[in-house]
Amino acid sequence: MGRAWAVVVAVTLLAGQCWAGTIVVTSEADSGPGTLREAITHANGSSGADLITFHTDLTTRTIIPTTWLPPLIDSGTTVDGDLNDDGAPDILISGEGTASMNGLRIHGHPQLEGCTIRGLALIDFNDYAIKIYKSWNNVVEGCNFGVDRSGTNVRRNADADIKVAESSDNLIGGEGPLTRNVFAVAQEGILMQSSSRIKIWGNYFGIARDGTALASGGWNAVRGYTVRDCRIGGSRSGRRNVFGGLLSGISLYGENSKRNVISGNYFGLAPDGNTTMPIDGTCVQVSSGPHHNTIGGSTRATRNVFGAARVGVLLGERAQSATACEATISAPMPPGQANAH
Ligand SMILES: [Ca+2]
Ligand SMILES: [Ca+2]
Repeated sequence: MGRAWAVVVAVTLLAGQCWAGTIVVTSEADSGPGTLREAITHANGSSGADLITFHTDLTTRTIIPTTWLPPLIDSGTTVDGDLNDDGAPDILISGEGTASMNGLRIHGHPQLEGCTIRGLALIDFNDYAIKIYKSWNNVVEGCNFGVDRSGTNVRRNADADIKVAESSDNLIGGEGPLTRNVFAVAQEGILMQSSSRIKIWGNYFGIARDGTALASGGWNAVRGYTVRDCRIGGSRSGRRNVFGGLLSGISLYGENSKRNVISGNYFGLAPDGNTTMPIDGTCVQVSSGPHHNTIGGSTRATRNVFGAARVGVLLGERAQSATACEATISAPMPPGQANAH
């Protein structure tokens, strides 16, 4: 084929998934044969669900794009950088090559669906590390955002780690450690706009994959404007998100932000549920118009746990009347601080 990357045209079966083709990235260069750029271009141009994976030589190198990578525009494309299937990224992509650039994009049109980004460490992007736009039924799992492959060395992206806009039914994380994303948290960890049925499950924000604290300084872990029917956490323990060492946890805004459920999460705590990792500001803020959202629940499994934080839940202007709020406070509070409810 005259290409350094191998294209397996025959149908490949991997972990129960049926791929039209498997493309192996073999070069960390920006462009040319064997690069991620060529792999994406090929997956976009060939019909069917393609798998883009990486040669093991790249587990010690860094891919540094110097111009925007092409977006994923063909349904069913998977980019998989977790080469040993342990749930942690083995491939590092840095945005240090240019001043303003997104990392990977799932991008384009309402018919685009079913893409997966897995096992990548995405650092040093000045714009979004991943952007999902006008697309549905996609998955982002097993990635590090603003943290390199070591899992502890913080090199933040500057804007949102993930932006989801005008999209629905996307899953960020999953159930348990094999699908967990780790966010150092940039301006936002996850920024959602005009989107619905987004599931944010099982992620760590401000916390390393091993449960220890990352460098402090992250801003807003999750921020949503005009979002509907989203699920942040859940009653199963594997869906618990953990927020620690940040300025703020979750914020929801907008008149049409409704029917979202924030449940079963830890705030201001390590994953052990006991060690404090303070939230400097507010854990959950709902303001400027959202209605019929639920924070917590009536069962122990659905309650959020608030540890060290300046404010637990803040229901702001026009958000009080229709927002159910149940929570439990079980961890020690620093002297002089208190949750707001
Ligand atoms: Ca394809
Ligand atoms: Ca791995």
